[in-house]
Amino acid sequence: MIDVNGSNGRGDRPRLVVIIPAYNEEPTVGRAVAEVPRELPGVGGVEVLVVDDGSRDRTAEAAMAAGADAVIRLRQNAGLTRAFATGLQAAVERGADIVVNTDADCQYDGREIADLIAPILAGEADLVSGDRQVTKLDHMARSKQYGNRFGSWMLRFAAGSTLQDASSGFRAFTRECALRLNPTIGNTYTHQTIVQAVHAGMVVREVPVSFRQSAREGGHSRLISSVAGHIVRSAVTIMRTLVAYRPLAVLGTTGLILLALAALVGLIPLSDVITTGDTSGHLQALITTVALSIAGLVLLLFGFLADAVSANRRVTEELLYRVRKEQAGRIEAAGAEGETSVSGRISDREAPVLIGSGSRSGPFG
Ligand SMILES: Nc1nc2c(ncn2[C@@H]2O[C@H](COP(=O)(O)OP(=O)(O)O)[C@@H](O)[C@H]2O)c(=O)[nH]1
Ligand SMILES: [Mg+2]
Repeated sequence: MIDVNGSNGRGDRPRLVVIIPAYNEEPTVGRAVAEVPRELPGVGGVEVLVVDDGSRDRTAEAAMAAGADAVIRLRQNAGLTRAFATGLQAAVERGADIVVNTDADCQYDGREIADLIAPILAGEADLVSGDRQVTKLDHMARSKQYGNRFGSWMLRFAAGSTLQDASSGFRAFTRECALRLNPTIGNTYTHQTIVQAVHAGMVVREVPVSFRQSAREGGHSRLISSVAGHIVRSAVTIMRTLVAYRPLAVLGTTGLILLALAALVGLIPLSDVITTGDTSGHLQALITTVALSIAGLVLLLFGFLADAVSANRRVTEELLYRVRKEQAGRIEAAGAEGETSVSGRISDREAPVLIGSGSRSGPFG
């Protein structure tokens, strides 16, 4: 049973923090902030936290003017993955029982946050992702739709995901899930965090959501400049993530397949030797067998090595989880006693939170 109140022990209605990573979004971030409903059934309080990722325009000021509870401003552009990680940690430090992420270009409809968090409130999920049903979207290019479906399929095939739309940015997380995620690679966190959530035993669900045209002038994506390039980058991210989390499944299985192929090809000269006693010829088959065997063995070996590294990662991640949980609880308690004053202002940060390193002087200090 998933207990959305369980982690902070308050026992009252869960608190929601909506994070909005934004990079040069002055014209649209205000609307994205204003669209977040401030009262939701079953929720004790709603806060909006914007992570301004080193914008060169007045994104932070626009967000505050529109009613954001706080803005974390990173001095340099660190990319969406690290901005998102910073937002996740800051949200739990603010006492979030549920964290929702939405985009600053208003593609997601804030009114649908209620639908997004419903499975969490019902205790049925740790991570809920908004399914944009991309094949029904006229404003999304076909190539982008195919790329999206391919990435989602890869994660279903190889990572135990059940999601139809694995790259949606409209997501809700329990506090526990937020503490378990460590997005580190790629220019977007979406694929890696699904693998991490599944790996950590989180219950992942999907609900249908609408996906509007970007409110940004020109409507172009900041993340995806070329669809082909994006597909390649996503495939690399997915492979890196899978090798990190399921090394034996990926490298070991591939190695075994190559060894089986080597054996098959090797049968050709072998059967000749057995039936006719002829040991000449078949040079190509022999070279292929040797090459496949070496490649298979190397992959198998790398699989075992990566598995040993992965065992270390499991321990490190468990430690990181405990440290982050403790740290978030401490900072939240200090905030409740008025020791840190972070609401209603823009706080500058030299660098994004490196998950686990956190902040020493307060949530945004
Ligand atoms: N922090 C950060 N956010 C970014 C960056 N690029 C895009 N974003 C934000 O990520 C969200 C999604 O970006 P967008 O360009 O709309 O990509 P889309 O998912 O292809 O529509 C928006 O809220 C952007 O402001 C970046 O470099 N850093
Ligand atoms: Mg967008």
